[in-house]
Amino acid sequence: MRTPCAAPPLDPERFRPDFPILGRMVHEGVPLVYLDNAATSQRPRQVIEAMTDAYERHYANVHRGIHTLSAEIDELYEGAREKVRAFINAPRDASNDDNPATTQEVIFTSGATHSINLVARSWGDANVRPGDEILVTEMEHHSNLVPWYQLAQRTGAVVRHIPLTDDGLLQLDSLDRLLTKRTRLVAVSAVSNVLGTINPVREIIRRAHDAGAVVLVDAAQSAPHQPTDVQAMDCDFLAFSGHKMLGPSGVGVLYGKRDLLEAMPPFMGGGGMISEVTLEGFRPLYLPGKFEAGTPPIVPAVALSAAIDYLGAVGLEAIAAHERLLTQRTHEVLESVGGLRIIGPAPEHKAGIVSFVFASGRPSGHDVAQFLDRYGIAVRTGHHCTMPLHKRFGVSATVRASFYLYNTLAEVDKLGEALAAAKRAPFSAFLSAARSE
Ligand code: 7TS
Repeated sequence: MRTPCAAPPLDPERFRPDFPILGRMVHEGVPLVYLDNAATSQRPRQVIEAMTDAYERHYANVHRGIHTLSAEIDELYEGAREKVRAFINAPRDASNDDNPATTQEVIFTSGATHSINLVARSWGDANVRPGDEILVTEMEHHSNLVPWYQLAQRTGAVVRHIPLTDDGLLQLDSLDRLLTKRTRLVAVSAVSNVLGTINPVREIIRRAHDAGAVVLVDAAQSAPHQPTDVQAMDCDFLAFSGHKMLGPSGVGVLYGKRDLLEAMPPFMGGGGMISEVTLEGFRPLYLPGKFEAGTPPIVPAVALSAAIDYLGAVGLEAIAAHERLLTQRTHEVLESVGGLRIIGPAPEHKAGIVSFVFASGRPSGHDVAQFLDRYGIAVRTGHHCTMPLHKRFGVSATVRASFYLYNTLAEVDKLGEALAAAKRAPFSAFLSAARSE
């Protein structure tokens, strides 16, 4: 019997030449070390070329004309939808007279934020009543909090929160108490954008369904980095953004189960989403057009398709394994620097995101990020749109390093060296010198 062998480790050096921006210098000859991938990733040449090609050779508006360019761009745009469908393993639909579309459950939006707002407005306003409960977690990005607070304001519903352990894991035992007969929707991120925590979404979905609630998964930080299978997960809605997964900004995805989407009223009205308009009113179009009012993100969607091709060729399992290595090394390096507090769980529970502070509070996150920038290292500092999470851990800001397939162990070591230097530096003197340069 042959023993199964692990996939060979991914070699980031193979991919780096595809990313023109990774070759640039910052601060006169300092190579860029890009560790801000949770905010947005960089793009490979293949994605940039897909955009250029669409603009140079095929560009027209979609679903409007019968001229050659129009037919070509329709094919590219709907091809991108099919690519996304396969990427998340959404079901393929049978076309019929009522709806000729074979990919009805993938809606193009402008990003995860738009996708979540669409559900809150459309599904939420139609289904949530005073006293109903919406369950979120304490680690959510504001994009998966504020739309639910707004829904609660509009409807008189109550937003409740799944608390966190001191390690930054969800306290799942609280679900017994928090999932009630009034829980209409659970909204949870698959991966936290600060803690890096990989949440047990399948278990949450199963328990939420047992309680009769619908589940939205915020996959903004998971879809780019690990395989996504909406059918295996059995989520009702899933939201993510193109720009965090090698694609362009301006395009995102909402997946929804067809029966839910069909029952939902359109979120926005306008061209492209109607089957008929009269002086008396309108009839909405079938899925997915019903939710794509106005001119959609045409070329960004086409380029997202190229990004999915790129990710598929590398392999999401391999990317996830590579990021685990980087995270493990980051924890080791930060521990050896000393004086740092990592906010979040042990590496085995997290994706490629590591947030930390100097335990003494000095230097501040802002100063650290500015110091690291002089070493060419791009990290993010601040609350990363998770103010309740930061409050939970008693800090107002963290420094965050976040990885992707093109990051190397050597870059993690550079981060460690720069942090060791930051720890030694007479900070006020260093920064005032930097400011006066
Ligand atoms: N959900 C999560 C978990 C996110 O991390 C983000 C963006 C969003 C939703 C919103 O995505 P958007 O594309 O619609 O803006 N997160 C971050 C971040 O961590 N730093 O900058 C943006």
